[in-house]
Amino acid sequence: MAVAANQTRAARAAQRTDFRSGNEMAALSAQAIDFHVMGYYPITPSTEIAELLDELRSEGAHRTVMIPADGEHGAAGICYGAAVGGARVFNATSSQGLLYSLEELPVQSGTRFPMLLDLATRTVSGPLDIRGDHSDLYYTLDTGWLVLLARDPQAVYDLNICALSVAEHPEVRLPALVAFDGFFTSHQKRRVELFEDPAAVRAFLGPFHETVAALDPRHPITVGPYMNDPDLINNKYQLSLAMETALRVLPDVFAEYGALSGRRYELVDLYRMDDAEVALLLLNSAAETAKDAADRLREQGIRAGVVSPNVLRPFPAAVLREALRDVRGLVIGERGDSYGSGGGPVSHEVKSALKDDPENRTRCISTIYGLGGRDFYDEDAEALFRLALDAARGADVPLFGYHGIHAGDPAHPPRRPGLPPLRRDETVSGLIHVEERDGRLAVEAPPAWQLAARPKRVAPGHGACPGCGVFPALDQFLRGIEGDVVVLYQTGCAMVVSTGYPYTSHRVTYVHNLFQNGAATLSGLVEAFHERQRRGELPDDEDITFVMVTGDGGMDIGTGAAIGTALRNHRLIIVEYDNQGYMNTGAQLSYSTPFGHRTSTSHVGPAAHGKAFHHRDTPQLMAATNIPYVFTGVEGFPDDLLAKGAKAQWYARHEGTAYGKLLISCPLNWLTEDRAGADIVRLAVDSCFFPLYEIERHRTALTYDPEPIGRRVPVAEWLRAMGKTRHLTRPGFEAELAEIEAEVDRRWRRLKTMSEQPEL
Ligand SMILES: Cc1ncc(C[n+]2csc(CCOP(=O)(O)OP(=O)(O)O)c2C)c(N)n1
Ligand code: SF4
Ligand SMILES: [Mg+2]
Repeated sequence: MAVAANQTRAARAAQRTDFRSGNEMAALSAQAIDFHVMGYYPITPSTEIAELLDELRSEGAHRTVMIPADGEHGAAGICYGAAVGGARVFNATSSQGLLYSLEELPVQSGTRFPMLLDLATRTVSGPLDIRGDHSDLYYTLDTGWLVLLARDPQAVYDLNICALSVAEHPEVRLPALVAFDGFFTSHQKRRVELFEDPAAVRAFLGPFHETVAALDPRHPITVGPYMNDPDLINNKYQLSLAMETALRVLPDVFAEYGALSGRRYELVDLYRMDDAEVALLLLNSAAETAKDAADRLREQGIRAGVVSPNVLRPFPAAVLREALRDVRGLVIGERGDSYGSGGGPVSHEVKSALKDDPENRTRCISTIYGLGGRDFYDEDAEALFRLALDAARGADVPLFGYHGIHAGDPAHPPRRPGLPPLRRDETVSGLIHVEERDGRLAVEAPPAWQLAARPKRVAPGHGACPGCGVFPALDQFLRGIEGDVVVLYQTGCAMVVSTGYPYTSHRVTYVHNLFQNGAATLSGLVEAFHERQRRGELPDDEDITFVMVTGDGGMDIGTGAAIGTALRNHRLIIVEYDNQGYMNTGAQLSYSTPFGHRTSTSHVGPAAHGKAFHHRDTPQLMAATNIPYVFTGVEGFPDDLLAKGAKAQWYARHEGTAYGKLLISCPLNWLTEDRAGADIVRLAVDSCFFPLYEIERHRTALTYDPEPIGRRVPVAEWLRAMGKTRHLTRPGFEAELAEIEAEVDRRWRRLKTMSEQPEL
């Protein structure tokens, strides 16, 4: 809560100079604030914030309870729950993550529980692009959250502290979002100042005084009652009033923070605007580029200026009206479009602000630029200034347009380089035969090596790391499948490294969808296929096997869609490659990461010993949906995997959903030799951490048992083989090792009993 300057707040607090990125400054401000709870889910480019905070926590540098959620929807729910409990709460996200949590945002603001959310902005899918624009940010404008904009790493730190202060003000009580440009600000380092003593930050904020909380049984409250008219409109009116209050409180907080830090923020950053005839209005980092262009134009006698709001919600309309009063030509450049409306959302708001000044004669042009992280250079700023100048001089200029696009040349369509699509005859060996025997399937197939000459469905030349186990394992599995295949890849390494417009490694039809929804998408595609066949729109004898490829992380966030698909029992295969983490985003823990393993969000240090909970047993979860076929597999057992591919195809053709989990090696993040992958995965199998088995029509069968052949090895042998787990075999980690051994053994014994007892 902000308190009056003359109360507890000290004057200037001691600071030190450092060289930090926006993400680092976000983490360091959060460390100083010492939030009670952070609920989060990794997504580029904001992930580093949680990673850094987790590392700091492992060193004992703050107390925040870090909760890795099952997805951003879950993360937002965790944050809301903690806020309802009167906690100080933090979250950080980007792009799809924000969109996936979107429905929770109005819940939080509508019930008036403050918290802080950092948004490292990134373009919204699709197509998927990890770089920065403001298309995600724009979705937040109508959610009832305070929205502050941080143009550089210093501002990320400062505005995080200020935003929380305003959010917790007793007359505001709204959640706050601080947005900064993905990569441009999140990753680029700048010279910055930080408070020497985090206590200065906590003293500035003061303790959080919740007005209501769900944790006082003596004073029960009802949070979020069902509310119809006529009350709901009053609730929203109060929210609207809180925004008005925030507009009054913000300058006070900025002033107080200015006294503490020596850095004074305004609602709107105005650069050389006193006498400007032309101006650019830009959000965040691009405004800094435009300032250099404005300086150059001024040397040529052009009175150019730059306008850049630090606050978007509440919208500083009055300040903008005043600042633009004498400007003749204004280009409002936006990294996001409100498609079909003739401008980005900020353009419309600026124009409507100016409309309220009957004297205003500014000609406003709305220009979309920099989508998908496209750079914005000096010359781009200068081009926009020239446009503003034309407008100021009364030239006939388009009032809306895109800057930096290429029309393309229809005479030169993008080539599909690489290998041509597979022909049908290349996909059928005729050597694999599956038949039912005693209620189960028997597969007759040549040894996998004899099929090695058959062309792969994924062409070589993709961008997977050396030694990556994804494609060898997938290839062995797909070799068991004869005929035409349509694949759907969820977001993850396999997707990212095998496509990149205009290239594709897939020699069969490939579809991508976001990794929380792939199974649902494939359900729709399968049913469209069958229905169109029934209607005679597709040939009767067309036979396609539909395969969804997902990482283990995709089975966290996509659990709902996968279980829904399995419960409906669509005729398709879900194959999960498990590399024990969110690898393409930088090795964060997934729920399949085993207990004690080190990841970038489960650090090992004096105050933390790796991942704090055991790995999920996804095959058993999927088996509980009663689908006809569940299996596990690894690369080092190619015949086993090929046979399981053939069975999965048979079940997907005849009975419904098949699901399989493949343990694959990830040298990059397991910290192992590129060549050691198959051996390490074999140790996982021989230590019974990853048993090879199948559940066919509800009957469990081990397809490999290391015990009777004397191959079982201690779990420690497997753990010693990887850099990410070596600590578990060292002194000080005896308790963790014992717990892993016990859990591995418990699951193995249970499985073995199930394989011996068909009714289990
Ligand atoms: C809603 C949403 N949240 C987060 C992300 C960021 N993200 C993309 S892929 C991925 C991890 C995927 O992990 P996994 O499925 O295990 O595949 P891997 O990268 O390990 O191959 C994450 C966190 C996203 N794209 N969308
Ligand atoms: S990060 Fe790991 S899983 Fe991803 S491509 Fe590299 S080795 Fe493969
Ligand atoms: Mg993974």
